Amino acid sequence: PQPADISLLTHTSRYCCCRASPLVCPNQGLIKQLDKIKEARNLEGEERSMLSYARAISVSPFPHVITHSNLKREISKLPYLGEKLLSMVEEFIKTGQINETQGILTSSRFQALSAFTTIHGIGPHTARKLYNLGLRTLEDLERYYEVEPGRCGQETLAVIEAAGRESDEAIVERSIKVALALRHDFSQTIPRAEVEEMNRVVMSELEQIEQGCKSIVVGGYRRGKPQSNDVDIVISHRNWESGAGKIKGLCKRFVRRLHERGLVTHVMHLSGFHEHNALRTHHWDSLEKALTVFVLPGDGSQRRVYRRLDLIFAAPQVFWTAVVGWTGSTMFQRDLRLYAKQQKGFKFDSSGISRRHDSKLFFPKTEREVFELLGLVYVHPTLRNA
Ligand code: 8DG
Ligand code: MN
Ligand code: MN
Repeated sequence: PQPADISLLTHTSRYCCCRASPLVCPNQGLIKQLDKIKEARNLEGEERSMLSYARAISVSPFPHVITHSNLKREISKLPYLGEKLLSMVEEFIKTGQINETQGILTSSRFQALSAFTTIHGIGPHTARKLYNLGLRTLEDLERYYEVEPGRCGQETLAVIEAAGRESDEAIVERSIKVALALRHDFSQTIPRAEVEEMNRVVMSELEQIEQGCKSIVVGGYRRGKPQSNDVDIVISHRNWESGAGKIKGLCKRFVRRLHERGLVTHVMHLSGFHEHNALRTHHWDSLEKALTVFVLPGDGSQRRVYRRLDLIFAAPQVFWTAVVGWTGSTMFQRDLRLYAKQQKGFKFDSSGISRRHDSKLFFPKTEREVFELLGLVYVHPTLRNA
């Protein structure tokens, strides 16, 4: 069934937050090829070029299959498809592939860099640095960082207590070591049923230390992905008046508790404690959050897989902006921010919405209100896969 508002969305808007972007679209093959080029640009640090491919990809869920006959008439009218991109699309229609993509796929540099960046904490910049040191494989990285696969001891409690007082380098180094040691578990995707089980376990633990909290599982799960790479949960409190006070400081207290209970085994990073952030991914917002490793309780008959779990804590007043921000996709959120700024004079991020000229804050009470405030048609989460 199609979400009701879909007919109000337009596929020619410059902003992907005004378009419908389903998880699977008629032009999946084309998108896959363009995505490799985007990834190559990203790995080489060519930000602008990367973004033009990202934008081309985000307009390609064009409602129909792109063909010769609609190429000239309709496709050339889509935003972001300039001459170069159009010729690539044409090449794809003719041959079923893009020459540049084939070159990228056979490049050993591309293979090494993309393997490196599967490790949380290793961005393109670090990946290139490691490559320049002569490292080529993940086994090379294991030796370099002195980690043993499957084994990663960590003074987790000490990490929790040190939150906000660590250097950027220390945070990044620890994330990399954990992610590298547990990479065989982290490369296994998480089915929806397990995501739901994790949320249930987390919330019943939370109830033990703070009553009246609520949560929504966000990220790719909420956009309908059948398998997730990690689990992202936004947590808030049901009481509009007293909730903010209860949420403040809860992140640290709760992660400590989850660790005591054996559910959180490692902490990559706790942020939002006014420290200066290193990982680019944490520059996004100022909410308290914990990037952790979680393991479901088992009956001992089988080893449970280590999972990446992100917990985000939001006061009731910014719960829905946090939910919208963390539902993503990254591209969708990027355009939300851009639209808010360019079209409405608002500042939007996961930690709030404010009007630029007088800094007035807005506290939406529903997800639909977030869209209304920004003057946008509501986009169902499953159509935010830009
Ligand atoms: P998956 O690979 O986890 O299955 O997909 P995802 O759920 O879309 O990716 P994610 O890396 O877990 O990020 C979830 C969304 O949260 C992403 O679309 C962008 C948004 N986001 C924020 N703030 C932050 C932040 O500080 N770090 C990260 N990684 N994402 C953030 O709003
Ligand atoms: Mn996720
Ligand atoms: Mn995440």
